[in-house]
Amino acid sequence: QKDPHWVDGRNTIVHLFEWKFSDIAAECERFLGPMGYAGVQTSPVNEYLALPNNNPSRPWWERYQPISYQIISRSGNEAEFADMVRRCNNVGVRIYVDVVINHMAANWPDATGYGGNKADTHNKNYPAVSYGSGNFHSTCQITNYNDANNVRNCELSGLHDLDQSQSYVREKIIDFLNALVDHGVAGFRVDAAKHMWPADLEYIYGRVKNLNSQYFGNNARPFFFQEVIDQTGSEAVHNYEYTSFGVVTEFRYGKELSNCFKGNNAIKWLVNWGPQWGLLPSSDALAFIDNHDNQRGHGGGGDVLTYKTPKLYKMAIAFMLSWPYGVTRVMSSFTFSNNDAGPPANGDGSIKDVTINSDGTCGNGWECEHRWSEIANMVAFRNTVQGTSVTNWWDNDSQQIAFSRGNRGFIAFNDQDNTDLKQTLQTGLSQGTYCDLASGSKVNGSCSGKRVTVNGDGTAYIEILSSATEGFLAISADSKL
Ligand code: AAO
Repeated sequence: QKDPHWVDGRNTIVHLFEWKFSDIAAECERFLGPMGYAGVQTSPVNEYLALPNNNPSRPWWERYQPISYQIISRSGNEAEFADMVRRCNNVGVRIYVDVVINHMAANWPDATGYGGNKADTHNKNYPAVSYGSGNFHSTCQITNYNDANNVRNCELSGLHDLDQSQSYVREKIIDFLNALVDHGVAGFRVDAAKHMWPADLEYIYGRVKNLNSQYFGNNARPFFFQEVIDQTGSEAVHNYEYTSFGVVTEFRYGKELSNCFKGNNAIKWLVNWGPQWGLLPSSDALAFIDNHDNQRGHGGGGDVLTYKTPKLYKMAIAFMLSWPYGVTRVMSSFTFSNNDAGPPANGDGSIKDVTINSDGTCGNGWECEHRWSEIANMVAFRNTVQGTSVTNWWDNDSQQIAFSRGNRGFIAFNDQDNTDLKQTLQTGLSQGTYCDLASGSKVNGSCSGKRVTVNGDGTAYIEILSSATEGFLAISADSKL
């Protein structure tokens, strides 16, 4: 269940954090499909707590406190969800739903979900599923990450912890996942997988039905990528315990790459980026730089690159998208300064539309990193170089590197302060003039950025000034002019 079921030639999942279903559907048709993105991760779609008393007001994290498995959320209702899945699949973009199955909402007075269902959280009673107190582990808090029993049988931040060893609980979860499969999703991000027993998850995944044959043919198994934070390897729960039945979010990936591009570790060491750095095998890993937690200090975060430092962030993303490792995921954020702040909202609390400016960027408080031309162009680059390996590695023994992807693409990075990169390098590409995908784009056969001339022997003069807006340069067979 490690096949993301991408349409041929595509790559990369974008997390459209907190987007409305109607906006996701439109984005699939107007941007993601045409640009070659492979899929979208949604925020949780099932009914969750509408946080009482505006305390704080509509934080993003209320979505992680389920009240029922009905499809109703700030992003839309079931009909809107169905419409999104259909429209995205029709333009070759897969949908992956973030599913919260480890727990239900924590203790809140008069807990009410977006769909109007109530729960008696203090007595662990969620009638709209329905779950009663007997379906949960007994109450204790997670206090010791060196004890797997504590991590998996106690409550994460007071969130009532379901007992997935019970066949009743398993059935409720499987029914929920099956309903999403019926709508045509390709798979799931499993929230807090670390806090559930691998054997229970393996059982549940194994019983979810095959994907909707209308989009995926017969016998296609759902894709599962599981959130397991294992940044140090020193806790009791390890990410590799989950890799025999799904892919795992590789948190060391963004942490190490952020550290490198911030200048704390020379990028020349990336020559063997992958398992030799302690990362999971490529086929087991979901690769990403930042996620919705660690970009705002949750989930042990705080030191990863984000949209807030664009030059370095784009370099880290470009490296991720140019390197053959893992299922890649790009983050698409809303602008925030307060770590609790929910998505851009109207006066009545509804989520604001994602508006598109004339230059293709987003308005209304949406960052849309996935639309930044440097990032979108690198998704296209990854499609172009699919199946090739890294060749022609070059470095200056410090913070400047370059490499080819076979005879399909070439990329160079200058991460060195006050030092220009000015080198004649082997690109592996055929003779001709190419458009740099970092400083511009190829549009209707002409280039809005730097042009690179590749000589008959495959070499080219590569220049990235340390003062330049972009710290990388990328050319590919498809950016040839
Ligand atoms: C909210 C309030 C709470 C309140 C609760 C109940 O903030 O104050 O008690 O409601 O009313 C999100 C938010 C939470 C929010 C929750 C529910 O982040 O703040 O609680 O919704 O509304 C752990 C889990 C991981 C989890 C992460 C946040 O292992 O699964 O915490 N992420 C997912 C989602 C997330 C969501 C939930 C789970 C819950 O992505 O959005 O929560 O559905 C260590 C461990 C990690 C652990 C972190 C944080 O990390 O390894 O497993 O993550 O601690 O507790 C170094 C290490 C690093 C370590 C870190 C901190 O960096 O390298 O490994 O130090 O020690």
